[in-house]
Amino acid sequence: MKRIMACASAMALLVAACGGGEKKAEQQAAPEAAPAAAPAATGATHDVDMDFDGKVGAFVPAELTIKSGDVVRFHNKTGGPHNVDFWADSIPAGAQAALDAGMPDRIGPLSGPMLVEPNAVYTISFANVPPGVYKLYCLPHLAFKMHGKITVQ
Ligand SMILES: [Cu+2]
Repeated sequence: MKRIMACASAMALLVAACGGGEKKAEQQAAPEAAPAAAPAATGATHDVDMDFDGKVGAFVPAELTIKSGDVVRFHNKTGGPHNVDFWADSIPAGAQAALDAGMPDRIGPLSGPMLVEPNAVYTISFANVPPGVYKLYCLPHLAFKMHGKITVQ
Protein backbone atom coordinates (compact mmCIF):
# COMPACT_ATOMS: atom_id res chain seq x y z
CA MET A 1 0.00 0.00 0.00
CA LYS A 2 2.82 2.33 0.88
CA ARG A 3 4.49 1.57 -2.40
CA ILE A 4 1.33 2.35 -4.33
CA MET A 5 0.94 5.67 -2.61
CA ALA A 6 4.55 6.61 -3.27
CA CYS A 7 4.03 5.71 -6.88
CA ALA A 8 0.85 7.73 -7.06
CA SER A 9 2.52 10.81 -5.68
CA ALA A 10 5.43 10.37 -8.05
CA MET A 11 2.93 10.18 -10.88
CA ALA A 12 1.24 13.31 -9.62
CA LEU A 13 4.57 15.10 -9.63
CA LEU A 14 5.26 13.93 -13.16
CA VAL A 15 1.85 15.05 -14.35
CA ALA A 16 2.30 18.41 -12.66
CA ALA A 17 5.74 18.85 -14.21
CA CYS A 18 4.41 17.81 -17.56
CA GLY A 19 1.44 20.13 -17.34
CA GLY A 20 3.72 23.00 -16.43
CA GLY A 21 5.91 22.32 -19.41
CA GLU A 22 2.98 22.37 -21.77
CA LYS A 23 1.74 25.61 -20.35
CA LYS A 24 5.13 27.18 -20.84
CA ALA A 25 5.22 26.04 -24.45
CA GLU A 26 1.78 27.53 -25.00
CA GLN A 27 2.87 30.83 -23.51
CA GLN A 28 5.92 30.93 -25.73
CA ALA A 29 3.80 30.27 -28.79
CA ALA A 30 1.26 32.90 -27.76
CA PRO A 31 2.85 35.99 -29.37
CA GLU A 32 2.69 34.46 -32.84
CA ALA A 33 -0.71 32.94 -32.31
CA ALA A 34 -2.22 36.03 -30.72
CA PRO A 35 -3.34 37.95 -33.83
CA ALA A 36 -5.09 34.95 -35.35
CA ALA A 37 -6.39 33.78 -31.99
CA ALA A 38 -7.71 37.17 -30.95
CA PRO A 39 -11.17 36.52 -29.55
CA ALA A 40 -12.53 39.18 -31.87
CA ALA A 41 -12.86 37.00 -34.95
CA THR A 42 -16.35 38.40 -35.44
CA GLY A 43 -15.13 41.99 -35.40
CA ALA A 44 -13.62 44.21 -38.04
CA THR A 45 -9.91 44.92 -38.33
CA HIS A 46 -8.61 48.48 -38.37
CA ASP A 47 -5.10 49.63 -39.21
CA VAL A 48 -3.22 52.51 -37.60
CA ASP A 49 0.21 53.67 -38.72
CA MET A 50 2.79 54.96 -36.27
CA ASP A 51 5.07 57.68 -37.56
CA PHE A 52 7.77 59.97 -36.25
CA ASP A 53 9.64 62.42 -38.48
CA GLY A 54 12.08 63.66 -35.84
CA LYS A 55 9.80 66.50 -34.79
CA VAL A 56 6.27 65.19 -34.49
CA GLY A 57 4.98 61.73 -33.71
CA ALA A 58 1.61 60.59 -34.96
CA PHE A 59 -0.88 57.79 -34.98
CA VAL A 60 -2.55 57.77 -38.41
CA PRO A 61 -5.45 58.05 -38.13
CA ALA A 62 -5.21 59.78 -34.76
CA GLU A 63 -8.87 59.13 -34.05
CA LEU A 64 -10.73 55.95 -34.77
CA THR A 65 -14.21 54.69 -34.02
CA ILE A 66 -14.63 50.96 -33.66
CA LYS A 67 -17.01 48.45 -32.16
CA SER A 68 -16.40 46.28 -29.13
CA GLY A 69 -14.96 43.06 -30.52
CA ASP A 70 -12.95 44.75 -33.25
CA VAL A 71 -9.21 44.48 -33.66
CA VAL A 72 -6.76 47.33 -34.20
CA ARG A 73 -3.38 46.68 -35.78
CA PHE A 74 -0.68 49.26 -35.10
CA HIS A 75 2.09 49.42 -37.68
CA ASN A 76 5.60 50.70 -36.95
CA LYS A 77 5.96 52.73 -40.14
CA THR A 78 8.60 55.38 -39.54
CA GLY A 79 10.78 56.69 -36.74
CA GLY A 80 10.29 53.84 -34.27
CA PRO A 81 10.49 52.42 -31.75
CA HIS A 82 6.86 53.06 -30.99
CA ASN A 83 4.39 51.51 -28.60
CA VAL A 84 0.78 51.82 -27.55
CA ASP A 85 0.01 52.99 -24.03
CA PHE A 86 -3.43 53.86 -22.68
CA TRP A 87 -3.95 56.45 -19.98
CA ALA A 88 -5.52 54.50 -17.13
CA ASP A 89 -7.58 57.52 -16.10
CA SER A 90 -8.87 58.06 -19.65
CA ILE A 91 -10.60 54.73 -20.13
CA PRO A 92 -14.08 53.76 -18.93
CA ALA A 93 -14.42 52.42 -15.41
CA GLY A 94 -13.86 48.67 -15.29
CA ALA A 95 -12.31 48.53 -18.74
CA GLN A 96 -8.72 47.86 -17.77
CA ALA A 97 -8.93 44.08 -17.28
CA ALA A 98 -10.59 43.49 -20.65
CA LEU A 99 -8.19 45.81 -22.44
CA ASP A 100 -5.14 44.28 -20.75
CA ALA A 101 -6.41 40.86 -21.83
CA GLY A 102 -6.44 42.06 -25.42
CA MET A 103 -2.90 43.46 -25.31
CA PRO A 104 -0.30 40.69 -25.78
CA ASP A 105 3.27 41.06 -24.49
CA ARG A 106 2.49 44.05 -22.32
CA ILE A 107 5.39 45.75 -20.52
CA GLY A 108 2.97 46.96 -17.86
CA PRO A 109 -0.71 47.63 -17.27
CA LEU A 110 -2.26 49.11 -20.44
CA SER A 111 1.24 49.34 -21.91
CA GLY A 112 2.17 47.55 -25.13
CA PRO A 113 5.68 46.39 -26.06
CA MET A 114 8.16 48.52 -27.98
CA LEU A 115 7.97 47.97 -31.72
CA VAL A 116 11.59 48.20 -32.81
CA GLU A 117 11.61 46.38 -36.13
CA PRO A 118 10.46 48.40 -39.15
CA ASN A 119 6.93 47.39 -40.16
CA ALA A 120 6.41 45.46 -36.93
CA VAL A 121 2.73 45.11 -36.13
CA TYR A 122 1.05 45.15 -32.75
CA THR A 123 -2.50 43.86 -32.61
CA ILE A 124 -4.91 44.81 -29.86
CA SER A 125 -8.19 42.97 -29.45
CA PHE A 126 -11.07 45.02 -28.14
CA ALA A 127 -13.09 41.91 -27.37
CA ASN A 128 -15.28 42.41 -24.28
CA VAL A 129 -14.05 45.99 -23.98
CA PRO A 130 -16.87 48.29 -22.84
CA PRO A 131 -17.99 51.25 -24.96
CA GLY A 132 -16.30 54.57 -24.33
CA VAL A 133 -13.32 56.69 -25.20
CA TYR A 134 -9.82 55.27 -24.93
CA LYS A 135 -7.00 57.80 -25.13
CA LEU A 136 -3.61 56.44 -26.01
CA TYR A 137 -0.06 57.59 -26.57
CA CYS A 138 3.33 56.35 -27.62
CA LEU A 139 5.69 56.23 -24.66
CA PRO A 140 8.93 57.07 -26.56
CA HIS A 141 7.21 59.99 -28.31
CA LEU A 142 4.93 61.27 -25.60
CA ALA A 143 6.85 64.55 -25.59
CA PHE A 144 6.35 64.74 -29.36
CA LYS A 145 2.59 64.75 -29.07
CA MET A 146 2.15 61.22 -30.31
CA HIS A 147 -1.40 60.82 -29.07
CA GLY A 148 -4.41 58.94 -30.34
CA LYS A 149 -8.00 58.25 -29.46
CA ILE A 150 -10.14 55.20 -29.99
CA THR A 151 -13.87 55.41 -29.44
CA VAL A 152 -15.47 52.04 -28.81
CA GLN A 153 -19.17 51.90 -29.64
CU1 LIG B 1 6.22 56.66 -31.19
